[in-house]
Amino acid sequence: MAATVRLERAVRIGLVIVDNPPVNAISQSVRQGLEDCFRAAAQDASIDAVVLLCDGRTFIAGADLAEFDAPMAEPTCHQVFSVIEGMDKPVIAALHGTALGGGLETALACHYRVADSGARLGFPEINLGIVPGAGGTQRLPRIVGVQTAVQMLLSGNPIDAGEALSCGLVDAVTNQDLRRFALEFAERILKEGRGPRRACDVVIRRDEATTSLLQAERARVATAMPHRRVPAMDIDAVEAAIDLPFPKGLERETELSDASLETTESKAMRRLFFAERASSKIPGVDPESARSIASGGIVGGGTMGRGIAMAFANAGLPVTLMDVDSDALGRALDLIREEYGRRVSKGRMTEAELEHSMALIKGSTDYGKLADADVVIEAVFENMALKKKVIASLDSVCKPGAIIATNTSTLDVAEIASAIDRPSDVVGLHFFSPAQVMRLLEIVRTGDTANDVLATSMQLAKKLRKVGVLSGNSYGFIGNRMMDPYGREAEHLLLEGATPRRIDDVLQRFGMAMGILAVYDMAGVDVGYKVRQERKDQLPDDPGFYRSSSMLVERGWLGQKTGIGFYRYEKGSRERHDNPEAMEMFAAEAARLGIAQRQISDEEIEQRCLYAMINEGARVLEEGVALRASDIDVVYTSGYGFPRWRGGPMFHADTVGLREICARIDDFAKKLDPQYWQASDLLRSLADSGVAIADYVHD
Ligand code: 3H9
Repeated sequence: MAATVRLERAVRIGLVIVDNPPVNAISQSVRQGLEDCFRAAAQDASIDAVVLLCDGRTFIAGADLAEFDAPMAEPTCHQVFSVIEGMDKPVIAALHGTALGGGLETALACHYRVADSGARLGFPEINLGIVPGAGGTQRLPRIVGVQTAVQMLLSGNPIDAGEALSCGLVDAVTNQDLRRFALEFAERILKEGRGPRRACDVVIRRDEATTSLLQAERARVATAMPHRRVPAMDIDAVEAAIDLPFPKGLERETELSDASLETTESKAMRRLFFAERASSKIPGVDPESARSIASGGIVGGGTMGRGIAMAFANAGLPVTLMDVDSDALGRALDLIREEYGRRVSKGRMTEAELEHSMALIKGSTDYGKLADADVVIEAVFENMALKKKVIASLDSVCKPGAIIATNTSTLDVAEIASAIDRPSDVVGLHFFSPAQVMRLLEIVRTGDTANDVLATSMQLAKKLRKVGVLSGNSYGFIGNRMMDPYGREAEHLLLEGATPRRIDDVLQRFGMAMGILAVYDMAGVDVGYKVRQERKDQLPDDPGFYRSSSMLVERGWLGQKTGIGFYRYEKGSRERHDNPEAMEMFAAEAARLGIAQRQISDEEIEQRCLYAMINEGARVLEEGVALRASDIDVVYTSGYGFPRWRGGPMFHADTVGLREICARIDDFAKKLDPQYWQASDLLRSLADSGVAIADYVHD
């Protein structure tokens, strides 16, 4: 195996170069290589200073996450960093790309840091449920101060080179050749007679301001992230940097870091890191076969069409937004400009960027203008006849090899594809609203969809900075199909006497971004109603099925857009107020249907909603609609507000225990409507054999 670290020599300066593609993770071989090269440089009388830099697209992007399930093999980061920091020749780290986590910790163990102007530096560990364990919590506050350190550790957001220079994290920034710049910097250090400058020698004094800052941060994370343990552990580690001598602080950090790795949140989030990368890999589909995508076309200037057009423009891809109605098209372009304008006023975008994005979006009422697009996505109203008509029109204008996609969320993609003569070019691209923001893209394959169309769709997802997940062509695909039983239970609970607020509070306390009934109000209660009307003949024999939504729609109470739905809203506000009239209506309907109202525990609300969702997830897997349990978890954490720190519904199922879930399902079958409460064969067989569902892959 080629060495992952090498030592080169320039005049008076040793260059320690890491070469461990793809992201130079500090795996065991890198740690060993660094230790060997630094020891060699220390011994070499011709070397007076050392520059540490990396080949490839980035400086060390972190510890090797694949190594985290076992104790760190020697040499550990601490052993290597004490060699680097202990060097009596100045050591300069030269940073480019992303210096993250263990990568930034490596740089902090060096005596000086210089950076390419495009470099980004940060501690993303909080998003992986890890307390940095290679000295980061001890050295960072010694270099940038407690406030900035806490902010970096708790937000997980990387900072750019300019900010790093302002806070003293780096000593110099260049937009020229980094290697030459770092060598010149090293020569200057030698000329000026500046020796090693070690972070471990800095002493932080505790003062009142620091104490109150840390108290405030503890209170903030306790409120903002009540279920999570790692944020408070990060603060504990920073306190150790203040209160303990450096070696003792390192010991405390190690204890906290090791403990963090054992938390469920850490296991959940580390698995999601790999799950999000695995979801783009489709067995039998060669990523290299992807067709090129340089431009797009969207049909329909509604909410989805506008959002998808913005997602293209945000990724720098030119896009034609087409709507046959010129007024609707004009309104759509105005609304896009307004949306960008809001970003400008919030300082998230400049006027020039706004104009650049708008220039990438061309409006047209003419199908002919889509002739050159590499991918065209129909985003018209959710109606089969209309979608088929649009797709047939695209067949006559799109160039050969263009991908023709439908953004349907519930309709049969194969039937839509049957409207044209090239069904192998048709794929479902299910964006989530708002499409310019939401990360998830469900990629729906029919029996005819060509493999290179799937490869291209996955690549398009990446270009649009989204996470693509393959789904089979079954009703609701992965996400909406699992939402159905989840919402069904919430609506039954309403008839049984739970209030919308109670149900939503329980789900939010569990960690969902929003309760399901608040989601319905936001999306429009009529959206699901219309879908159910289209599928009337396939609905279960149950007069209570989504009855509360239906009653609201029948009264014209459609949620936020009408100011009333499951909740009431003041004009112009999204704040939810109780809607007692709706509750009376549900109670009367329950009486009419013979459903007894009763006291319902929080536990029952949580279990019924979530176990119904999990059971449907197991069916989705069993049928091969999702390829992997981890794909389902990616769908739910990136598109449906499921808490990442719980890892997604399938990971959560293992956390609870499959046996326990099956037992509760059996219990509900006895007490509630048995047509809904049958554990899927897969769930039951995995429960019986004691095998986790989170690792399940459909063969
Ligand atoms: C840490 O450092 C803890 C410390 O305190 C030490 C404690 C003792 N490990 O994302 P991409 C793989 S925690 C292993 O598609 P991009 C990734 O799986 C870590 N593998 O590229 C993928 O493999 P494949 C703190 C990793 O250009 C390939 O590299 N650091 C790691 O879109 C390409 O990745 C982080 O959290 C890793 N650390 O984005 C940074 N990183 O091709 C995590 C990547 O087989 N990484 N891979 O699917 C990232 O954020 C992005 O990968 C990065 C590049 C921004 C670097």
